[in-house]
Amino acid sequence: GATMCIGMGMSLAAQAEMIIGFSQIGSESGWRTSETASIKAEAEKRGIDLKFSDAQQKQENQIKAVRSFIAQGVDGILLAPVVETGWDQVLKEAKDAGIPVVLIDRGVDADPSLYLTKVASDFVEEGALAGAWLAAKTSGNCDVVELQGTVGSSAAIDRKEGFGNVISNFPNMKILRSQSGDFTRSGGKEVMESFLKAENGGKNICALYAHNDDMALGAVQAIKEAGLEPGKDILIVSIDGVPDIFKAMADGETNASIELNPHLGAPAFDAIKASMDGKEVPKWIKANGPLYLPDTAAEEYKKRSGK
Ligand code: GZL
Repeated sequence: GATMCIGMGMSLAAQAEMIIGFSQIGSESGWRTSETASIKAEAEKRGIDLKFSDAQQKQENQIKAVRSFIAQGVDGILLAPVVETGWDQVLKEAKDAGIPVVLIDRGVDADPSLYLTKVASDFVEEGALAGAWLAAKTSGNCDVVELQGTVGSSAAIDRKEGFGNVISNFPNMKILRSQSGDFTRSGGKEVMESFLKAENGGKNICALYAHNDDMALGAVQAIKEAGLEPGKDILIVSIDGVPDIFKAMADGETNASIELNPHLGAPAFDAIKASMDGKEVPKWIKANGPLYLPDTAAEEYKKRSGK
């Protein structure tokens, strides 16, 4: 009868109309743009109405976006927090509105009760893996320059910590210089140029540790322009596993990359659904990626780029 029909209509409509707000940092790196594309595709696949906001790397734009999602009464919020601090107030407002917040790809320095879960890799582990690979590659004899990610971001803070923890075990390994290139190719190129100038044209530098592939790819340009061979005169290890880093490895220009999964939509949407169904959700959903080397880079590039 009518009631049944209306009931059915509502539940179907309610399912289709799951509205999620997504406050994205920006498009600073190839990894970030593939993350955005993947999350949008997953929302489409699930019939989720995704409200997308690009903050152009500004925290105040993210906070504004979260407030507007709360005002719209969305069912859940995805937040990729550009930096770790400054989120308590707006997270409290979302919690008071009964709207679950899922942190994706970075963490915050806030009371965990203020968000549903974090879907992100363990960046300390990534940094440690990069350090371990370099120590093994150079038998613990290597002076390193470091391109840090965005200042104050959990990815940069933790990747620095993990790498530093490992190389502090090797008396003949040290970090000569460390500076942020803000996760961008141009930032990586500019800062690497200054490192090369400051370090005897690069002759003092054994290796570069870049917190993401995009900065490493920018540094490759700077190293070439300084007349040195990237991947040989200066070893390069970075993180993300974007298609272009596999091309660079296949061309012998970089030496190792740790893959970071950009497909975070599914676990994030599942967590919100579980929360709506009153199910328990772990505070941290993580899956670190493997380290790739030049020997498989050509086939990995083909797989990822279709070229
Ligand atoms: C890490 C993510 C980082 C990537 C960079 O999860 O936040 O930000 O490693 C991106 O490429 O800019």
